Amino acid sequence: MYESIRKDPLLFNLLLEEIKRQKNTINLIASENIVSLAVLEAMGTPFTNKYSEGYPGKRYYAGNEFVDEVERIAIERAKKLFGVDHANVQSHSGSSANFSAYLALLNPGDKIMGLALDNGGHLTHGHPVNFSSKIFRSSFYFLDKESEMLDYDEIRKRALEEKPKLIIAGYSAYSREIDFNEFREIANEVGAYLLADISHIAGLIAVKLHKDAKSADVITTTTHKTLRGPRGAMIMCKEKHAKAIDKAVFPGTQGGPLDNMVFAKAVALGEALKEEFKEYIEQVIKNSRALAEEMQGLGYRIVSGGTDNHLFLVDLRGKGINGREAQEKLEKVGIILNMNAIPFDKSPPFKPSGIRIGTPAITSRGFKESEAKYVAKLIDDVLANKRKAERVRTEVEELCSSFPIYPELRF
Ligand code: DSN
Repeated sequence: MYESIRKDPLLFNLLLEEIKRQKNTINLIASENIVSLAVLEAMGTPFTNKYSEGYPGKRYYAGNEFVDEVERIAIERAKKLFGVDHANVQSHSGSSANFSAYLALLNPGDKIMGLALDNGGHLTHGHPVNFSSKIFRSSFYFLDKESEMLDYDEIRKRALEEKPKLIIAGYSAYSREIDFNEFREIANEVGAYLLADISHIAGLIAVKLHKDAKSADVITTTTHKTLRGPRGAMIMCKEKHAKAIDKAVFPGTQGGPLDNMVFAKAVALGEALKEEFKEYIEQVIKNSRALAEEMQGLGYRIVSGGTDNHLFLVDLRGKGINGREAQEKLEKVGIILNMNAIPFDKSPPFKPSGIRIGTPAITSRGFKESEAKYVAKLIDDVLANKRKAERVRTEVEELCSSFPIYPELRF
């Protein structure tokens, strides 16, 4: 694999360096994962050579008989996995999936309501710098300050005050279970559509280890987080929105789909339908809990007191280090994560008070609870200056070499 890239040594070298980096570091970025070799190979197939604007059976180009079949399989697998009426598998990214969903349901100037970014929401849920507030009017709901969890009564109050046309549920940095049926009731009360952005928790929902989001009008998700597929996204919806969603994706917001990525999505969805995927997600959650509990035992405050899913936030206030410094210090020893605002953070986003820790990628490489706890100890060693960085770096590399990624490949 990759031998042909040797002809461009500059880039080949960067590829080797990146592979080495991934092999020798512990990846705790909650939105990343390590795809199977099958998904990795699927992304680099000749399907990348094809143009296929349109949908199966209705394309603007000839030569799509096999692309049609692949896209139909991806759609059927998505429908089966999530128990939905309709799936569009062409979205290039989570942001463009949300853009298409808004376009399908709203008119420019309509009001949307999502969780504020610094409470765990996403840029596309109405943040002032994003298209979602430039084209639409945005309003926000917030977590409960005490529990740092969703408070459905408060969300209802906010929705009654703001009267949005669309409510968004689903987050980038929220460690607790979301009750989409509560959101459905609130949306019904105010006459709003409900959009569930399940990008982070799609894998958990797929195997029924998180409440489903079927009551939403539209569900958007990326395919590369807990779902462990290629980078990209999908939109799922009730039958009554199917036409509007498809039109909003193509020709509304995108041209030709990336057929190689649709092929890889189909492969990943096939994997997610297997029993082993449920075991994988169970372990992701167990690892997340084990890591969070160990951090708590080491004296760190976990936002909301714990986790129900694949991630959690660590509040570093009072630890003499901010999120950025922690991220950089940990990167030096090969522990890769991201700085993150904690709810109602008073510090700026480039120097937030927390870090976000996620377990999808370490679980994919085979870590179990004991390794997760060991990782918590290594993090504490670094953040609390308990041991020399070089020593921790060596232990990180030793741990990584016991859990190789893509052992089938010789690099
Ligand atoms: N902001 C990304 C994350 O959760 O890391 C998702 O778009």
